[in-house]
Amino acid sequence: MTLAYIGLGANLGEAQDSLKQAAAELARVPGISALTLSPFYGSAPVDSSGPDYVNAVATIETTLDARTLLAALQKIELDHGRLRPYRNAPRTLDLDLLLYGDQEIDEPELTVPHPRMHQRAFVLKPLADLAPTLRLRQGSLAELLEACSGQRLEQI
Ligand code: PH2
Ligand code: MG
Ligand code: MG
Repeated sequence: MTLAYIGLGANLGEAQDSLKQAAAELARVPGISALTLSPFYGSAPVDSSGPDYVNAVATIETTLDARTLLAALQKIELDHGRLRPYRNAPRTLDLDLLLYGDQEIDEPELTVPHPRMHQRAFVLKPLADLAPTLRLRQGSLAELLEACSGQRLEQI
């Protein structure tokens, strides 16, 4: 059984409802259990455009390997009408595999830990809500959050 962290985000449509539905769908995937969802945050787009995002993080326990879990996340994104017209385009649903146990994966389709999570308050804050003592390679969540204090983020 592996503890994994999933980042949830959306900035098109009923974003908060989409995140709630996606979390419920994720919890129903065979091989996924014990889903815990962080509070929701509104956040200004980072390296992106369009409306503000709604973001959250979920922890799960899973017997799925990382690639199978990624495929399950992508299926849920597609079911929510996710299109990929260009990099960081506004989206109806984004589900990112942030951490998969302590595994490091470096493949064309999957990099874990997520390569930009340590620079993004919209990931670090909900992650700290769920796992306050967690450390990333780049530092403690508190230190990393301090470094991105310029990013607008509010609990909703
Ligand atoms: N996701 C991105 C790019 N920028 N900005 C915010 N605030 N929230 C996101 O989820 C987000 C982003 C690429 O996945
Ligand atoms: Mg993302
Ligand atoms: Mg993504």
